[in-house]
Amino acid sequence: MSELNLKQIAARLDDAASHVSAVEQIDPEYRMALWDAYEIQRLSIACRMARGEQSVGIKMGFTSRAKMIQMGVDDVIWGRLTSSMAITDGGVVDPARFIHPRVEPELAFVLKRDLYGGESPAQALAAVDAVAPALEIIDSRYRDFKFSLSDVVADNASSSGFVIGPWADPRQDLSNLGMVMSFDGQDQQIGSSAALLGHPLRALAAAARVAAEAGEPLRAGAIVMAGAATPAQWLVPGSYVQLMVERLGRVGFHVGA
Ligand code: OOG
Ligand code: MG
Repeated sequence: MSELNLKQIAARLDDAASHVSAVEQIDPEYRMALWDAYEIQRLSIACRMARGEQSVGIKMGFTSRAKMIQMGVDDVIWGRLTSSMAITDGGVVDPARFIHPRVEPELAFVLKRDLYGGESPAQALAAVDAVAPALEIIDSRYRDFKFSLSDVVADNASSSGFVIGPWADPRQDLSNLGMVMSFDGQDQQIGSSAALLGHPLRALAAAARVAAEAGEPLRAGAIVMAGAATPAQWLVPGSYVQLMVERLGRVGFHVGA
């Protein structure tokens, strides 16, 4: 695809997000190269940067079987996190900001040192400052939340909001932490950190690799969202969403009516 075409699609997706209106799939016949899709993502996030948003890290997608099955895809993807996507723990989220939002239980890492890609999970851990329970709000810009792998990559992996709970020392056993996501105290999804590529530090090492391959290696201070451990759930207006992660604690937000 020509750079002009890629730019036009990037602008269309950026418009869909800023005007909260769904667009048709760009790759309904599953023919777009992933390479082009990542270039569209880069260009559409560049539109946000041009409006003053800052890059704060990256998110991994489809690091669990549960998510791959829910969305009918079979590869790990990644997207970019910007400053405007951050939501305060315990804060209120206006659902009118989103087209058809879903929420999912995750873990977040924040780095104290740069990662260059190619680190083992244990080496990646040495660069981690802290780990936290986290919730991601995803909101596909495509009609009916329907997409091919290239579609969702171009659409910044559906990323639209993230909420990070209390930061904890990462030097503890993270391999199999129980994770419970509830709405108004009622359990919705129950999972384990082991769902994330077998160990959440594998998701972190994968993030370091894909970011370096894209020529934007992860720097000290970057946030990495490790991906959802369970299927995502539709946001319910007026509810309180909470994730409890064994030993790490709780994170949550209110959904405006
Ligand atoms: C794509 C984003 C997947 C995750 O945690 O697996 C993702 C989507 O499901 O719309 O964020
Ligand atoms: Mg996610």
